[in-house]
Amino acid sequence: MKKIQILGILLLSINVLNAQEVAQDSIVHKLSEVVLVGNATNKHHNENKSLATIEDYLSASPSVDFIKRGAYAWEPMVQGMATERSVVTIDGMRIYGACTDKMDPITSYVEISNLSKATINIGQQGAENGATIAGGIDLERRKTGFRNNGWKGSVQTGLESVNEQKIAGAALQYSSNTFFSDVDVMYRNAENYSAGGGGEVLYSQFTKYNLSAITGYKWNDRQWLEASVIYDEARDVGYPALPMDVLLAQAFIGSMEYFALPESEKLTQWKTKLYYNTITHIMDDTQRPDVPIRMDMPGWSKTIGMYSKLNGTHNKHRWNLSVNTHYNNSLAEMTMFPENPDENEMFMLTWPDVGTLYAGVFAEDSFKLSEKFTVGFTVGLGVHHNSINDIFGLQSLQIFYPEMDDSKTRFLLNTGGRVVFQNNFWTHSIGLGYGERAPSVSEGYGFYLFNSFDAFDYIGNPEMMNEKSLEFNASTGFHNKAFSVKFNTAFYHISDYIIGKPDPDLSPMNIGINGVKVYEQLPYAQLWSNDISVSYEFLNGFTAKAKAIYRLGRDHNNENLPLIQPLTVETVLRYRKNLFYAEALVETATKQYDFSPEFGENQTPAYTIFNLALSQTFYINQQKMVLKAGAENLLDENYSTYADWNNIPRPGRNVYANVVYAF
Ligand SMILES: [Cu+2]
Repeated sequence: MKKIQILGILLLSINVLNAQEVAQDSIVHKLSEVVLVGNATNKHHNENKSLATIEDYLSASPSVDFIKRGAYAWEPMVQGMATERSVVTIDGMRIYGACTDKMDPITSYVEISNLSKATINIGQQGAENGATIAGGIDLERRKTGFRNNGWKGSVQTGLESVNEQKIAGAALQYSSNTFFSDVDVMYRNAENYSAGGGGEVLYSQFTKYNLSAITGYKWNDRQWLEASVIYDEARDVGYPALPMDVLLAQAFIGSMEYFALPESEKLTQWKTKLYYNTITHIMDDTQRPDVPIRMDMPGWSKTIGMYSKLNGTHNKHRWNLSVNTHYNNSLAEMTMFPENPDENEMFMLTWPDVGTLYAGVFAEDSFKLSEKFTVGFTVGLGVHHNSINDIFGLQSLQIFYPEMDDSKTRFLLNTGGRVVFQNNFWTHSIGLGYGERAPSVSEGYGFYLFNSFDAFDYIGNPEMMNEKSLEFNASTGFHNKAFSVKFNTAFYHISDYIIGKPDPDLSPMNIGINGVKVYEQLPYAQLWSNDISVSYEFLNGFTAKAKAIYRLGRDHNNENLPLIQPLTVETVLRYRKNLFYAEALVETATKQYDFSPEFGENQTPAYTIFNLALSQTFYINQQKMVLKAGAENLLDENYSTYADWNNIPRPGRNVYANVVYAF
C-alpha cells in the first residue's frame, strides 16, 4: 500500500520507476516519502482498492490527512497544516484552486489514472517548487516512456454500494524506442451516501470526468520532448458540510517539457518545462431549499509558469539547481439576490482579480561525509509580487485599509539542513529548517468569505508580514528482512502565524452569521507532529502493519489550534499467496482532547472501524485480470473524524467491487 523509502530526488530515468528500485541505487539525499498510486499493470496494485480515489492513496502517508467537506475534493493537509502552508504540484507545476471556500484543491483535478506516484517532502525539504512551511506534495504523471512495448491497454470498472458509485475507466499506451503516448479516461458518478446506521447524507453526490494524454518524442539518445494535457470536469458536486454546491469545476492543465542528458559526466539531467492551466469553478445554492439569500459565486484561476532543473554529481556531492517562475490570476465574484424583487442585487469581488507573480531559485546538495554519514542542505530564494488588477476590488478593500497600495512585493527564504546516518539496519536523521511564506490570496485579499465552520465572514489583510517557521525534525528507523519500524517527529515554531480573529466593529454581510473575522498574525503558534510505522512479515505470506499518528497544535496563549489530529492508529493484517491477496484493517482514533471552540470546533468522539479486502489476479496468456472486492466500515459505525467539516458523518458500510483487465 505504501512504500516509505529513502529516495534520492535525482531520478535518472523518466520512465515510471518502481520506488524501491530508485531507493536502492541512490545515496541518501533526503528523506522523502513515496506513495505509489495504483495501476493495472503495477505489481503493487492489488494491495489497494484499485479504483480508490487519489485522496485514499495519499492517506497512506502518515504526513498527509484530509479536511473533508463531503464525499468529493478533500483538502490535503501536510503535517497537520492546511493548503496555505504547503505546496501541492503536478510534475512540478503550480496550480491555484478557483474556489474561495477551498472546494477545489489541486488533488481534485487529477485521477489515479493520471498518476504513478506522489512524493511527499515535509517541512523545508519540500520547498523545491515554492515557498512552504509544512512541506510539499508532488504528484507525478504516469507515462510509459521510451520502452518499446508496443500497444498496451486496460479497462477498469467499479461499483460501490454506499453511494451507488459507478466507476469506469480505460487506458491505452503505445511505446517505441523513440516515441510514446499514453491516453486515459475515467468517469465516476455517485449519489448521496448513507452514514453509518442509515440516514442519507444530503448533497453528497458528484459526477467526475477526467481525460488525460501524455506523449514523448526522442530524436536522439540525449534529447527528447514531452507534452501533457489533463482535462478534468466535475458536475453537480454536493458539499453537505457547506451551504453551497458546485455546478461545475473544470480544469485544463497542459505542459511541454524538454529533457536533455548532458554530455558532461558531472551533469545527470537537465529538464525545462513550460506550463499553463486554467480553472473554472461555478458555485451555487439552487439545490438548497432554504437559504436566507440566494447567491451565485463563480471563480476563475489561470496560471502560466516554467521551471528549469539541472541535476549533477561532483565527487561526493549530488546536487540539484532549479529556477522556477509562475504568474497566477485569481478572480472570484459573489452576487446576492434578495427575495424582495424591489431590492437591488448585491455584487462583490470576493477575490479582486489578484495577480501573483513568483520567481525563485532553489539549490540542493547532499554530501557523503563517510560510508555512513550524509549531510544535506537546501536553500530557496523567491520574489513574490501581488497586484490587484480590478479598481472596484481595490476600492472595496480600501474601505478597511485606506492606505493600501494596489501591489506588494515580498522576498521569501526557505532553507534547511540535515544529517543522516545509515548502516545496514538503521537510518537516523536530524534536521533544522527555516522557511517563509506569503499570505494566500484569501488571507491577503479575500472579501467577505463565509466560513461555515465558525460561521464568520472573513476579510483578508494585505498588510500582513510573511509567516515564518523554524523547524526541527528527527527520524529513526530500523529494518531487516522481516521487520521494520520508523519513527518521525517534527516541531514547528511558526512566528507571525496567520489566522482570522473576530473584529466586533464590523457587521456581517448576511443574516445568521456570527460576525466578521479579519486575518491577523499571532506572535507565534507551535505544531508538533509525530508518527510511527511498524511492519512485520511472518509465516511466509503474512504481513502485519501498524501506524500511529499524533499531533499537537497550540497558539501563543497555549490555546488549541483548530483541526489537529488526535491519536489515530491503523492496524493491518495482510496475507498473500501466489495471486491471491487478503487484507483486514482496523482504524481507531481516540476522543479529540485538544480542539478549538473558538473556531467552531467541538470534541470529536472516539471511533473504531473495520475494513476487509480480497483480491485475485488471473493471467490468460499476455492478458491480466484483477478482481477485487471488499467492505469498508464493516460494522456500519456512525462516526466522523476530527477533520470532517461541521461533523458531517463518514460513510456507513460500503461494499465495493473492482475489475481491472489489462492487455
Ligand atoms: Cu466553491
